[in-house]
Amino acid sequence: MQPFLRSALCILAPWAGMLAAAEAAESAGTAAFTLSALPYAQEALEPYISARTMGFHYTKHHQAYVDNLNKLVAGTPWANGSTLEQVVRESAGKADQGPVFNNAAQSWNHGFFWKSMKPGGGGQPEGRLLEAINKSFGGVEKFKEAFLTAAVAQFGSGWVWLVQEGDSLNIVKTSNADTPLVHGQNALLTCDVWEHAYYLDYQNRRKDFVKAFLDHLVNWEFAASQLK
Ligand code: MN3
Repeated sequence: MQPFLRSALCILAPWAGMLAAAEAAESAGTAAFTLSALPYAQEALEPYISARTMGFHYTKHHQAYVDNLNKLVAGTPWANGSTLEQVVRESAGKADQGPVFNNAAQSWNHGFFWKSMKPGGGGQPEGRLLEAINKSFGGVEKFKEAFLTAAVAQFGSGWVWLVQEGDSLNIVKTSNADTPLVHGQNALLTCDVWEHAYYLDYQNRRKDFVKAFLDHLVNWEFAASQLK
């Protein structure tokens, strides 16, 4: 065999193996992870998030994280019945599992983000969640201001979260795929502040997007259901 052919095959062989495994898994209907269902129609959050943004975000970005994850875990123990949450936790902080963590965490974060919103959302939290927000932030309006400030302050791509830590609620920012799931925090709500989440509708106006999220989309019942 020509040396150049041999080296080309050496480069291609691992890819070919990975792709073949992923294709085999898909064709057998055993892809380990599937795109979580969107809890509403793609146009349901208009005019605050357009159907166009939602279409790209859900069927391209979120789908790509799930597809990449399936390719990466094909042939590993993670492909045999691990939950998405297990993959996120078990790959976190492992230098050689960066791509698995990034794609697993982004798959989980997006599923959580869709549930953090609903058509006709916004308004006021109630009951135990309202009490906890009042106690931790001094009121719902103060919470919203702090959430908005954190969203604008997140440098580059990432997420803003309302989390529960022990008895108190906090707002945290994470970069890229990072998630409270691996920091001992119980997530209640999140807003995606990667540019792909808002650029078609708001261009560089991230603050307007997050304000619309808080005033018109946030699903307080979902957040309350996550309280421990
Ligand atoms: Mn996103």
